[in-house]
Amino acid sequence: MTTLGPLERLPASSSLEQILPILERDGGVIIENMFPRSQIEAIRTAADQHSRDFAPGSATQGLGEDGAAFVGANTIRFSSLGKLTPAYFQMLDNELYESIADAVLLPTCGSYWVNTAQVMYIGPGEPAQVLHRDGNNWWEFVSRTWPDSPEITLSAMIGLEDVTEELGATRVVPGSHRWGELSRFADADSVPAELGPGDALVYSGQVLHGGGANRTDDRWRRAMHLSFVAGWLTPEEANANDYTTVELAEQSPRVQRLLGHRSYDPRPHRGGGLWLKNVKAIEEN
Ligand SMILES: O=C(O)CCC(=O)C(=O)O
Ligand SMILES: [Fe+2]
Repeated sequence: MTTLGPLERLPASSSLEQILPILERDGGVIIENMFPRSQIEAIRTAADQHSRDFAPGSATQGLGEDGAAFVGANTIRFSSLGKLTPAYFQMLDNELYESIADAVLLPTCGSYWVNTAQVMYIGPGEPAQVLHRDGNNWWEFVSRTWPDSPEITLSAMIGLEDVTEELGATRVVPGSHRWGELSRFADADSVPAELGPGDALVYSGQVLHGGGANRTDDRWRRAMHLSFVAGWLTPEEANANDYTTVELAEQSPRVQRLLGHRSYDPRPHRGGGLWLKNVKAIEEN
């Protein structure tokens, strides 16, 4: 097996012309300081406090036995982050993440929405998560189109502190988004995506990755996940249910759309309008 090099790290001042070819080549790239410290601190403070309400192994998503193994017995996860702090809405409006997501996803959809936004605190002693592709949530589509599947989902793991390999940095198998066999994963060689607070590992829904083992005795790996999915696919979470129209009235049109409070307009592609009732209509998009 060849030894893989580390993932590339780019400053947040990088242009799309610098970022996209690396994302395309490796399936993931680390953008340093993508999110301002103030937003990260607000999320971490709220998440630290809220995490006390959750037992490890539970998650705010409805999950069966397989899901519980996927999440990990000593990992705390929860979502609905806009209920905890308005910093979440500011993160949704991050211009760099928006421009990357536009470039990656808009070729296959008129707009995309939040797939899930979760705090992911991996506990001491937690073994590594199984390597997987986030796009496999939409298995019926991916399995029929692989290896030529278009990008339908884009994810980011965001450091809420210094996330080292020892603490459980997300592991990535660079190049695996281009593998011919969709079910090959057991023999994969992975590299850790170490993050500072506000750094983001931005990765394709097609690349193999997974949470790293937390090899510390007493520290939690504090990171956050924020992913988008094409607007014609069902997200992991029913984000729209978290907020009323009134609660989102002051948010940007982008935030309203990302959280399911605007209809889906397929243009410039073909197809019908979707998600049409009781949210802002296509004409208002
Ligand atoms: O916790 C991590 O680092 C990654 C988690 C992940 O990839 C997932 O749950 O889909
Ligand atoms: Fe994942």
